[in-house]
Amino acid sequence: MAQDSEKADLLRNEREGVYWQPFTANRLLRANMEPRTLVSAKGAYYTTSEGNRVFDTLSGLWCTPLGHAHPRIVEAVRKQAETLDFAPCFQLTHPGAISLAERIADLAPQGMNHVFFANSGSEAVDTALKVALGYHRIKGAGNRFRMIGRERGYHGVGFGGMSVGGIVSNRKMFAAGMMPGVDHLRHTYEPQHMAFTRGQPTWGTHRAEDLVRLVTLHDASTIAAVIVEPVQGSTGVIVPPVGYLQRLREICTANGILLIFDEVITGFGRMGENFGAQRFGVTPDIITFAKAVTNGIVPMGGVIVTDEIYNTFMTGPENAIEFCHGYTYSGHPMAAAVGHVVLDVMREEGLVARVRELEPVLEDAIHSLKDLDVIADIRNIGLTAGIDFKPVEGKPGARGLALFEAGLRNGLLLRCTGDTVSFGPPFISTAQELRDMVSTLRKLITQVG
Ligand code: PXG
Ligand code: PLP
Repeated sequence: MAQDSEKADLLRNEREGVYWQPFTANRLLRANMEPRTLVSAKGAYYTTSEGNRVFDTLSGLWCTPLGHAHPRIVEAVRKQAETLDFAPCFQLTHPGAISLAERIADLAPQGMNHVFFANSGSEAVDTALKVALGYHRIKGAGNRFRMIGRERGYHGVGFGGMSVGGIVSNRKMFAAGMMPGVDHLRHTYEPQHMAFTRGQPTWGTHRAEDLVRLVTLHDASTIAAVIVEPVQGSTGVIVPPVGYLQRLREICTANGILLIFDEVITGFGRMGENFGAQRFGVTPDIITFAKAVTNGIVPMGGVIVTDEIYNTFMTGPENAIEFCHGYTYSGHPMAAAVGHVVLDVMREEGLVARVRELEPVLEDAIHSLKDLDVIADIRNIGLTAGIDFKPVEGKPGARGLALFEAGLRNGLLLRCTGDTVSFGPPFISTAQELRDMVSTLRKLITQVG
């Protein structure tokens, strides 16, 4: 007992709050430290400091689809640290980054053959927005400065990503720091038309016409790019209506506007294809990626662009830096080494095909909860799903929090934002694990009420 409280004190830390945690209610966390401390991970499970083994229902934060402590990745990290632990990629290069860029381009839609590395989704998004501005400027259209995002979109927390993002709580505190000229499409989520849809809703395609409205309002000649997540992940898995992304593509093409797909979550297999672009049959001009590319083990993000964009940048004097942008850790050798193993494992273990096999399993399991009164909606696509719970009257978020806390002690690490729970289980999950995840959730819901 004495030992237990010592351990808790240690965790709590004498100087409370020195570690100010991201996207966290820090005081609440410190009051509940022990159940929320993860001490180890293997495969599809974490272990908490209380010794509870919990199923990793969101693959970390959507980033560890191959599971934790994959022996091949552990070995690659060790080997790369011994061989080339860091290499500047400003005016220099190294083999791992070059070959990884080639492999990523090979996975991307046709005509998208150039990869720029960053270290997170937020950096990838800021990079993409700068590519869009630079592209138009080089083409003599520097007046195209506007960016169009979408309500409920999440594009990270940089000033650019925040500005095009559409999650109100992430924006209102920083309203004074928004990029100029940004506007937003309406989101496509209207539960009265699509609640409990399996896969893509048929309602909502017309919401793409919002882009026509914004083009008319601002004039196409002022708009640089439209950025959307093919599936809106962070806001709780909002699936695009049938034909919606195609229509955005048409409008962008007709008006010389670049289309950016933010594939930080949908990239690298989550949709049962390499990218959401392929799943939905729409080729953007720029794709952002991060997360799964390195299975979350070493941070990496990046941007894939079309030949047209790359070639446009390569038109100035050869000795001049054509894109004054980059991060100390762009193309980091450790990340590149891990990226290679991730792609090897995905191919050898057939994990993208496995996502396609698991999609109907997750779909059937998750929609089996439909009978529960407290559930307002269930959605799914690829190996993702979202559930909206009805809020407890006068206490929004209370039900989500109660489920999260109950999950930690009963075998499930749940990602709850407000009263919405998102799922993105590891690709290495078995069908049985997905069914068990849902039956445990049903028990938790009954328990929590
Ligand atoms: N774009 C998209 C589409 C994302 O989903 C980012 C950019 C930013 O990536 P970084 O690496 O800077 O965090 C994201 C990140 C959740 C959750 O619970 C989602 C994200 C991050 C953390 C939690 O849904 N998405
Ligand atoms: N701030 C300072 C003072 C720096 O010197 C640098 C990089 O050299 C940065 C920020 C940017 O850091 P990073 O390249 O890791 O994004």
